[in-house]
Amino acid sequence: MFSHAIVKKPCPAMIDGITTANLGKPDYALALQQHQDYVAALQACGVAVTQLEADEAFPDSCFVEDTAVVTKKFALITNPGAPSRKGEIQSMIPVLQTFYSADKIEYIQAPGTLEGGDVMMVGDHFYIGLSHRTNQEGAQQFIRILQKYGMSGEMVPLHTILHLKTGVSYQENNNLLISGEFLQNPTFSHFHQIPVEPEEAYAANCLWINGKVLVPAGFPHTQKAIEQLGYEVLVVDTSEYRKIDGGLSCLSLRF
Ligand code: CIR
Repeated sequence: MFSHAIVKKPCPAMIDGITTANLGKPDYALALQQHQDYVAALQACGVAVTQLEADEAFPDSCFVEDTAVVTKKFALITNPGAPSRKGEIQSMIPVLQTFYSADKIEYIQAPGTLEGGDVMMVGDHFYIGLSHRTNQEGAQQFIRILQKYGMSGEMVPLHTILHLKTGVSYQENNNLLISGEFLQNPTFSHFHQIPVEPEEAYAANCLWINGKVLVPAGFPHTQKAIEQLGYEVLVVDTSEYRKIDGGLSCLSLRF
């Protein structure tokens, strides 16, 4: 169960965020509205939401998930692999210091890189995508830190997608939403898999919070599959974030 979430408002420069999506530029006013709706959905799941002010210096800074990994035992400040995003961690450190004591805040050190979108938590075990953003050194550092706290991690090489959780997301109770390159991956064969069809691939990134699941608007088959698992679904429109490769999980840290 989660009690807290941290989000950061999108800044006007978000329209120039990194993208491969080819869906045009985000509409900033609509993105702000969608962000408010996202926060309301988190609150409806029973978490207290800390809302950080927008930071115009970093177009992608609303995607706070990439700057940290928050667990019940410690917080990790990452070292984002995207050069334009590295500076985002500076403002996250003091925020996490209000929730974790200094000796429970860990850091990924260069040349290691890691982005939180590549980290999927399944209980005390963490899957770590090796991507253009997260390298082997970063993943190794994280695994060593996990072991120090009695937890574990394993690496999952990625081929085509941005982040691990772009293509696979854990919905608790052994349920895994899974798409594309991960469908045949034996790493995930022990999960109860909910395959996401290529037309709905964006919806492979859903967000379980305290028994409810946030699902992006516009993906009826995935929504239905999650409802059939017995979860209450909260539909959240993230169309403007999708235009800059962002999904539901990217917009918050949950702990
Ligand atoms: C980026 O490319 O870094 C942003 N435009 C999107 C980040 C999405 N974050 C995530 O999947 N955790």
